[in-house]
Amino acid sequence: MQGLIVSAHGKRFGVETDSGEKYACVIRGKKAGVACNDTVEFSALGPGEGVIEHIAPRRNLLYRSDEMRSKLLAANVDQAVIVTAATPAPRPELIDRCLIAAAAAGIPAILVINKADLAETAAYAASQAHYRTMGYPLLTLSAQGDLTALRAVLHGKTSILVGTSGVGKSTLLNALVPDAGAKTGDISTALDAGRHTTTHANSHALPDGGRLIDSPGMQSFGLAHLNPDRLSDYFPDFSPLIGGCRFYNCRHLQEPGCAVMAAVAEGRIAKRRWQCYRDLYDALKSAAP
Ligand SMILES: Nc1nc2c(ncn2[C@@H]2O[C@H](COP(=O)(O)OP(=O)(O)OP(=O)(O)O)[C@@H](O)[C@H]2O)c(=O)[nH]1
Ligand SMILES: [Mg+2]
Ligand SMILES: [Zn+2]
Repeated sequence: MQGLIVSAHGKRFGVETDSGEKYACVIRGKKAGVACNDTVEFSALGPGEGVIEHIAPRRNLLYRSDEMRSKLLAANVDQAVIVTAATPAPRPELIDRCLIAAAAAGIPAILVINKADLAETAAYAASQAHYRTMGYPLLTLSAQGDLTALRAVLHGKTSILVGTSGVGKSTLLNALVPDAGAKTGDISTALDAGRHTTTHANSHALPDGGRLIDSPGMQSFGLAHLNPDRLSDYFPDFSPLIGGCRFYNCRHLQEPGCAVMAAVAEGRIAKRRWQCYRDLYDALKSAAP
């Protein structure tokens, strides 16, 4: 039988068939990881239970990784919706890392600044405007308010909500998919480090077509799987300039005639974006065998 992974919880997976039948499935032995939104072949074992036999080839895979292991977020998605908010305290480096991971996976990214109803959001949204300059669509909205613009962006596509804990991913899911019934947390819980209200990735059909995947908030976004020499490709604010560097193999770190560093010096590229690039480049190089 064929089905779609609609939830991934450790080694337990929710599989839904085209006709809407639901199965709780496990994987046999030490098979490579199954991700939310994978298409799989499975054998039914009993009523509502099965074993995953095979994962269909993926067109993409969003994941994070450290030296030890990978954590799969979702497969075969059309776009990643990176949700941020002024509260709890934003983590700019995590936003950059999500964007880099999406770019490396060939997945378009969209930024959503949630909680527009809070007074502190205006200043926060203004501080994020440079992402729009880079070409990322950026929506400022409230999960409790008008979601027309977000619905239009999600329409007919498979999207994953990613971001730190407490930004309102599950609240957005519940607003967009009325019967999703996702548990949402309160800020005090989210601020308590290590507490995530959503514990595993889960996928829902959008009423107007398309799917929306909710994921647990992340504290860190490991990018150990990236090739440091490709890293600048994942910075859309760098890529238009790279042809202007004096050396074709410029790493944009200290080389003379570097067009990227010139743009940083002139304020055309945010300094913290370059610092993010440099720190990640150094970390990936020092970890390379
Ligand atoms: N003021 C305001 N609060 C919001 C908004 N959206 C969500 N919240 C609140 O933010 C808190 C966290 O929301 P969740 O939806 O659980 O956050 P999450 O991103 O799913 O968190 P994790 O599952 O832990 O990753 C809850 O108290 C929500 O009510 C919003 O637009 N405005
Ligand atoms: Mg959640
Ligand atoms: Zn350069």
